[in-house]
Amino acid sequence: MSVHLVNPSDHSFGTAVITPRWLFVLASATPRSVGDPILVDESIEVIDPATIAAGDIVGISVHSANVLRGYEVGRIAKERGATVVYGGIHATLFPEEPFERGCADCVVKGDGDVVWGRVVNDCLAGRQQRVYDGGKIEGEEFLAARWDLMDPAKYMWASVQTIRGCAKHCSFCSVWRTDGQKPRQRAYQSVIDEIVDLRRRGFRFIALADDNFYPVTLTDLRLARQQNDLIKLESLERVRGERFALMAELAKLPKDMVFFTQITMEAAEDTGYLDAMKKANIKGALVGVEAVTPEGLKSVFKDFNYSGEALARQLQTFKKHGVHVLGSFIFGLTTDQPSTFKATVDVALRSGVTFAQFVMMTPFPGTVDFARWEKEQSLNPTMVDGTPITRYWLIPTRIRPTMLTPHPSMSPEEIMERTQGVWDRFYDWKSVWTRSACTPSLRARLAFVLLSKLYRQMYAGTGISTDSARRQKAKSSARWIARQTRKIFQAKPMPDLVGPIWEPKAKPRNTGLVYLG
Ligand code: B12
Ligand code: SF4
Repeated sequence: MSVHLVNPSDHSFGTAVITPRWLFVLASATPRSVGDPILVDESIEVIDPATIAAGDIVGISVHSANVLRGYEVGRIAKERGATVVYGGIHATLFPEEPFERGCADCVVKGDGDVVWGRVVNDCLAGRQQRVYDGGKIEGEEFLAARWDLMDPAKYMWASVQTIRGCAKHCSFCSVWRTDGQKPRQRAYQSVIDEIVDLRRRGFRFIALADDNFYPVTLTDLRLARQQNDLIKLESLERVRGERFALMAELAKLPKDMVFFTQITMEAAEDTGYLDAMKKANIKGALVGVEAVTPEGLKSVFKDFNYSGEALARQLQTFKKHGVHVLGSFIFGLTTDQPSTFKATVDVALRSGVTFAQFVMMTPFPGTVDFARWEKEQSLNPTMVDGTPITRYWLIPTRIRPTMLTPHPSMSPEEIMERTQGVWDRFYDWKSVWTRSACTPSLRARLAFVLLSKLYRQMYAGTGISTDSARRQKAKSSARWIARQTRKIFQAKPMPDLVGPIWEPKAKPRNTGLVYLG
C-alpha cells in the first residue's frame, strides 16, 4: 500500500518556480509506518495512473485555480481502486464538491499537519470519516517539510512558512477568513532548522510563503497603548519581538542566501523593520498595491494603503532600505476608468518597483467580493455551458470567461486589452534593462532580464493573454526560459553547513528534523 500526494496542474513546465509547500509538509505528517509517500507535482509532470494500485491512498490538494484538474486526478485514482482524499483551501471552502465532482472518499478541511496522520490510519483501518476538520493549528504545531523527498533539480525556489493568517480584511482576499485574523507564528528555531536543511541541499533562494510578514504595525502598538490594553500590547510586542529574533537568525546564515516574502505597504513606516529585513537577506517582497486611487482602495477595503504620490514615496522607501518590491495591482475594479491603466503603469514605473504583476479582479470564494457577487447573481444566474458563473472553477478553462464580474462602463475585452498593454509597457525591453541596473554584475543583470521575461511569459498562460495561439507560444517559450533560469538559482550544496544548536528549553515541538552539524 502506498500513499500518493498529488499537486494538480494543467500546465507542466518540467521545471517549477516555487515548491508547493503543502506537498512536503503533508509528507512529513504521513505516518512513518506506511513508508515514504510518493509525491507528484503536476506543475513539473503529469501523474502516471499506472503508479496507483488498488488500496493506495491518494491525497489531492485543491485551490480554486486548479480544482478542475484536481477532480480529474481524483477520478483517475478512483478508477485505479484507490481511496481518494481532498484537502487545501478549495476543499475547506466547499467540502461537498469533491464528493459530487471528484470521487472523494474523504475531505479534510483546514490545516493538515496534525490531522493527516489520523486520516491515513483511519483509511487503512477502513473506518474513515467523510469529513475531517484539521482546524487552525497553533504556530508551534506547524510541521517542518520533508525536503529529503524533493528533487532539487526541478525547482528554482523552495518555500518555508513562518507565519499564517492576516489581521486585515481586504475584500478580494480569502486568507483572513480561512487562515484567521490572528497571526499564528511558527517558532523561529524551527524555521531556521528548515532553512539550514535547504541550504545544505543547494537552495539559496527561499520564498517565505507568508500571508503578511509584517503582522504588527506601529499603529497597532499605538492604539493598544492609547486604549491601555496591556494584555494586547504584550501579545503584539511578543509577536513583533519574535519577528526580529527570526530576522536576527536569518542574518547569521550564509551570505549568499536570498529570501522573498509578502508584506503590506505599512512596513515602510517602520524603517527599523526594513533594515532588519535587509540584514536578514530578505531582498524582496510582494506588496499588494492593488489600486493607485483612493476610490479604488476604498472599494477593496484597503484604505490603509497610500495612493498617488504618497504611494510612490512609500514604495521607494522599501527600495532605499534595500528591499525590492514586486508590486501587485488589480484591474477590473468598479472604480477603474480607461485612464486608470496609464496612471497605474506610470506609478509602477515611477515608484521604483523591481517587478510588477497586473491581475484581473477575480472573486475568489471565501471573500467578501465573492459573497456579494453570489448574492447579486442568485436572482438571475448567468450560465456558461450549463454551469452557473459563480461556480466558474468548474467551467473548462477554454470557455471560462476571463472577466467574471461586470464592469459599469468597460467591456471585458477592453479591460483585458488595456491590461495587456500595461504588462507590455512595464516589461518592454527598455524598461526591463533600466530596472536591471539594480544588479551587481553583468551576469546578474542578464539573469534579471531573463527572470523579468519569464515572469511576463508565465502570466500569459494564466488568462491575461487573449488567444490560444499566443498562449501556446508563451507556454513553450516559458518552458525554455524556465530551464535556463533554474541554472541561475542553483547553488553548490553545503552538506557540512552547521546549524545552530538551540537551548533545550527554547526547542519547539514538532520541528521534524534536528541538525547538529
Ligand atoms: C505562497 C503562495 C503562492 C506562491 C507559491 C505557490 C506554490 N507553488 O506553492 C505563488 C506566488 C506562486 C502563488 C501563486 C498563486 N496563488 Co497563491 N498563495 C500562496 C500562499 C501565500 C501560501 C501557500 C503556502 O505555501 N502555504 C503553506 C502550506 C503548508 O499551507 P496550505 O497550502 O494551506 O496547506 C495546508 C492546508 O491547506 C492543508 N492541505 C493542503 N492541501 C492538502 C491536501 C490534503 C490531501 C490534505 C489532507 C490537507 C491539505 O494542509 C496543509 C498543511 O497544513 C497562499 C495563502 C495561504 N495562506 O494559503 C496563497 C493562495 C493559496 N494563493 C492564491 C491564489 C489565488 C494564487 C494564484 C491563482 C494567484 C494568481 N492570480 O495567479 C496563483 C496560482 C498559482 C498556481 N497555479 O498554483 C489564493 C487561493 C484562493 C483560492 N480560493 O483558491 C491564496 C489562498 C491567497 C489569497 N489571497 O486568497 N501563491
Ligand atoms: S490581501 Fe494581504 S493584507 Fe489583505 S487580507 Fe489578504 S493577506 Fe491580508
